[in-house]
Amino acid sequence: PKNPLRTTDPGALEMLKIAHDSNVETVFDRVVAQQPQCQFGYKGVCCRICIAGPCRVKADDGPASKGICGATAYTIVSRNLVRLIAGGAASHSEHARHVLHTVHELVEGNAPDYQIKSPAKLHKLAEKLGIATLDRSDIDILRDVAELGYADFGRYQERPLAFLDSFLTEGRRRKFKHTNIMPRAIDGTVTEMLAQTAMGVDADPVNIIFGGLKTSLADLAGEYIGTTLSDVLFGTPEPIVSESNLGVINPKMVNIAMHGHNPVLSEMVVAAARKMTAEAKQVGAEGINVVGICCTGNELLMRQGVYLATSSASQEMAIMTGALDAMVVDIQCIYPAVQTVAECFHTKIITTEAIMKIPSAQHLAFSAETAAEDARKLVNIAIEAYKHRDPKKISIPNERHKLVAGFSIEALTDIMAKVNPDRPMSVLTDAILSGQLKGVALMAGCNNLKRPQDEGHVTVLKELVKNDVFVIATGCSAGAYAKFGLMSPLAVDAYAGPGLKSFLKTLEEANPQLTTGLPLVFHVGSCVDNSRGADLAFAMANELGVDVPRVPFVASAPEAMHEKAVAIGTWCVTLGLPTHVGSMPPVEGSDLVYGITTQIAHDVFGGNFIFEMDPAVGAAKMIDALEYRAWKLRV
Ligand code: BF8
Ligand code: SF4
Repeated sequence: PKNPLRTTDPGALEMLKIAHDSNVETVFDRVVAQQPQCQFGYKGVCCRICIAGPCRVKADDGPASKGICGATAYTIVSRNLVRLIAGGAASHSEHARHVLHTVHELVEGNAPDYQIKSPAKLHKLAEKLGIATLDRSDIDILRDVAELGYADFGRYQERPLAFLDSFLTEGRRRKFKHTNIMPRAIDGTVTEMLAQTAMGVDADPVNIIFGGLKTSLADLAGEYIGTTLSDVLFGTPEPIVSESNLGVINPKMVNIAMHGHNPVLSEMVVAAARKMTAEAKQVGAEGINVVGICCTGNELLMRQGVYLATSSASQEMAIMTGALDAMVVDIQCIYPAVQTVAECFHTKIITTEAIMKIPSAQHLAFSAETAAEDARKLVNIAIEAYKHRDPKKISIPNERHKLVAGFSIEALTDIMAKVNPDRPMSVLTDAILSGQLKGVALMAGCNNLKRPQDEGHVTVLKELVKNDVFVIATGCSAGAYAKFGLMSPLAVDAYAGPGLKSFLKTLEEANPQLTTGLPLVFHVGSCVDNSRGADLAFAMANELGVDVPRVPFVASAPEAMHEKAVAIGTWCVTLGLPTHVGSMPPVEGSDLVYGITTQIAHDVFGGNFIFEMDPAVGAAKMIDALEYRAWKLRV
């Protein structure tokens, strides 16, 4: 079965025609082949936690309304839900652990290819963590930061997770203590979640969900460690101009796609590629073009201006261009199918991490100790593959758009400081109090082919900006805007409402040093960089003198897919944010769990999920929430 309408991305649509004509199977075929999907699983009432199962809730009452052990729908649904959060927290923190390990190796003198690119970020982080900085070398400071990071993974004493505790608002700190969900360590919390939800342990859905909230905070801590230490190692992003969509793949160059998540690998490959033009010329190419896919693409875009080729659902399409010589992957969101598609072309798929291999793909174990050399080897594989290109198979969509990215919260603050040097954040909050802006929205998350790719992201964004919402974006949501040309100053005139337009104009006029206009939507990074979104919400709360639940700030994942997205959405709610999700998580099998996530969460934490599959309606609900909060601040 073929269904070309499962994407709206113009670049992907063009490639999809070719996939159909040449009979290459892609995700767009497989998603159709999976229909209809199992409704027990969809609603969360399938339990596979022990091997007496699988058990399904098949009736409203009687023995068939429970699992074999007697677990009822609310127990089964809540257990399944929090295990998704644990998976997300494990993923983000695995990423963070790798960055932390690289920092540790650097401190120990075993990672000669890495350095402290942002001492300013290091000092700021150390001060927040209560680590002395006066008269100390950067390496000494970093050693203490790394030790505290390791402690945050494995602490057994009853003390809060240091990285998390260091950046919360006072109000959230109290709330998490009071509700007993402040984690003390990342690894321990994830393990506890698995133990709590094992067969025959917790059956109380409320207790299970509170365990899930605690796990989501461990996830936030992992993200925050990932973001801050990546900034220390690779630099805090600053506004940068680049381009996006499959048209950035250059037929005359050796093209290497960096796909996955961790800048620890991708930064090294970019650095190596920049030094290897001569080698590329030897095989007849004009040079080396590194492009990004998914979140490692976002990381490279933010710090290096590397072109963003595409986002998650269209990852196979990059190979279909016939001009991709290698796809280097690390972890997360990499379809195993990339290898199958690559076998129809000359493209080499190379895995690099011990926990991530794909049958038939090449594996090159990447290590911090030999990073530059490993990166050279990876680039060489691409150069070698270039020789085997089949010109008849090359077909690159003529689709590429200019964009401006690189808006760390530091960069945003600097821009606002030009308007008000003493209280930069008041520039944003005053604009909301005066009604010029309705509030701030964090757009995040994946593609989920339960709906056409990117349609949700684009629809929600257009509604928000038309209504004067200041929008920041991460992950594949940011990827969607980049690919569609919506992350460009040119899009402001076309889509922004009058308040947002005048707000951006004020910022631009105060910042003549910027070589580019400001974009319609501000790229704050990869998925771990959702911690930057939390940082902004905290800064706004502190500026307004209230806690997060009163800040006109909402979050949305219109096409959430990964367990990581479930973890992120959950901490957004726990921080006190109305959080829209446009792809239904498996909670409909229990009215109680549905009610906790959409209503009771609001009573306790001030945030709640808004499950709304119609993106325009979802956006309207987000705008309502912003307007209500802004009105409450004014009265
Ligand atoms: O961490 S947004 S599909 S690429 S999970 Fe994955 Fe989702 Fe994309 Fe990045 Ni995030
Ligand atoms: Fe069935 Fe209970 Fe085992 Fe789940 S834990 S599979 S409901 S017996």
